Amino acid sequence: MKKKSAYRAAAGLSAVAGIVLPTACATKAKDETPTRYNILIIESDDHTSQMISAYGGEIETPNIDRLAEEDGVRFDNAFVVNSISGPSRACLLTGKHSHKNGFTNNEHSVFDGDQQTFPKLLQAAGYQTAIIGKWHLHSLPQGFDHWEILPGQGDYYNPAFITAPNDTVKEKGYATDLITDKSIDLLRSRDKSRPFMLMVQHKAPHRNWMPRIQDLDLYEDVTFKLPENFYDDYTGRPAAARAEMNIGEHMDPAYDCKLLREDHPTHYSRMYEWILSGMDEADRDKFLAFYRPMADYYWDSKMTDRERMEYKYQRYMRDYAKVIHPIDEGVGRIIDYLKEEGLWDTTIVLYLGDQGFYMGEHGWFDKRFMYEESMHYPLLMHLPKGLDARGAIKELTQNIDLAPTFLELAGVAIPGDIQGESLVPLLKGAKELPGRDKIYYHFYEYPAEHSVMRHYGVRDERYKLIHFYLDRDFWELYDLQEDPHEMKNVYDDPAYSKIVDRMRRELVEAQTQYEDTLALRLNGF
Ligand code: SGN
Ligand code: CA
Repeated sequence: MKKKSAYRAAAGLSAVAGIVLPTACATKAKDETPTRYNILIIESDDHTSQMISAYGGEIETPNIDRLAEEDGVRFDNAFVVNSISGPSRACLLTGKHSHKNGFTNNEHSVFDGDQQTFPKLLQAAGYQTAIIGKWHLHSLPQGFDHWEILPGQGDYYNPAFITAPNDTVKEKGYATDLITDKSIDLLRSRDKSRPFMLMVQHKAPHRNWMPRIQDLDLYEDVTFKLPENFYDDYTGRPAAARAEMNIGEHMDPAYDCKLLREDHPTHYSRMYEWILSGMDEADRDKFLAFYRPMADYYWDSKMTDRERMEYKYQRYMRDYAKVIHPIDEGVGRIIDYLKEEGLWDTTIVLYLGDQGFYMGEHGWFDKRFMYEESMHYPLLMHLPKGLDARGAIKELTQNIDLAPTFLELAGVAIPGDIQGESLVPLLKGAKELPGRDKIYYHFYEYPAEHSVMRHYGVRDERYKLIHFYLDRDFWELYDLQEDPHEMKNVYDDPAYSKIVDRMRRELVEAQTQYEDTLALRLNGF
């Protein structure tokens, strides 16, 4: 375990100081503090790398891809520490695991806004700070000069925004476009003598994947491939068997797949009707007319259970893909604006999801599990001058690493209680982060929707150990090299007993390093 001094040096900036940035884009204080980068973070809700073309996804995301492909990087082993929205956002803001920042789950946690966050530290250092879009932390933002947030999950159509001091205003339009428009307007009106940090926080592509009217036809001619473990029967993985996120069994035909028919009410059809009631009448008519023939086909045809599951899967994939399109367009508009304004070389631009998501792998939608698809999150970065890494970064990283990265890029000392590691060495071309040989995970939201048991675990480059706990105990070990889709739990396989022992030691080491005392107790210490 590494020891940290109370304040880690704001290293790396000396390397940045070599470049001279135009004053319109960044500042140089009188006392010759180093030049500071602008930081622009575009985060979407539930966007997973299987649905980004830069990661080999089946859909087209040319603008998101550009961030990494023109002069930037794509992180291939970026993982969240708790795969669910509020907790993930709290980790990003604080650079700390959930048990340290206090926001462990969406349902009962309230973010203590008085605690240290990277926006507060940047603001105190003279940055203009702003956030627009999804927030989901159940208390009002602190540390931002400007904030306009969606209440809770927010709406796709005609969403409300809460603005300072605490005023809720309903706006006309589609959430993704409104969030992009507001972000560009804010950049236009910024104080050009100071650096900025802007968080653009999309609601899309969160469930229930409501496309923009002009995008309804997109992807309708595409038949998406079924993942090879689409019909997983969860043998040897009792926690997976208990989860309620199977496309066949738990995805709602009306609410999720838009296959609404009055004579076939579903568990969530009332909720879907309520969502439709928030649309303008003309839009709603087009929307309903578009999906009606599919609803008729679904309810009037004779289909086996498997055929129904596959039909729902195609509806799910197509609607999710449609909802990505305006996000990608918005990223393109932001890139164009930065280039026009001469900000491209002085601004780091990130695109990320708040976690990963299942696109039919294991038969699922949703996230929460420590399995690869949901623990991994997409992370692409356009790098400004002075940060020369290019291509794919393979090192294990976590979302708690972003806060210290931003602080270092701003020339702000990284407080010693931040648990993440700055990624700046990787952005300058280093292949490894000193001291990062494994990553730690802890998910808490249970009992709750989707019934994913509480669990914690540790992952290194090859193996993953998971302990599901609370009302039952299950241990799992995966050999990701032999079994990349995590179908075979080898925890009880004698051939892996030495690996189990080693990974259990690594788990204790991680829980000790991050001071997860509750988990240590559950783990027998
Ligand atoms: C809602 C969704 C869930 C989803 C959670 C958390 N149900 O409750 O499917 O897992 O959000 O998502 S819904 O019926 O309301 O659509 S998160 O991204 O905000 O963490
Ligand atoms: Ca999310």
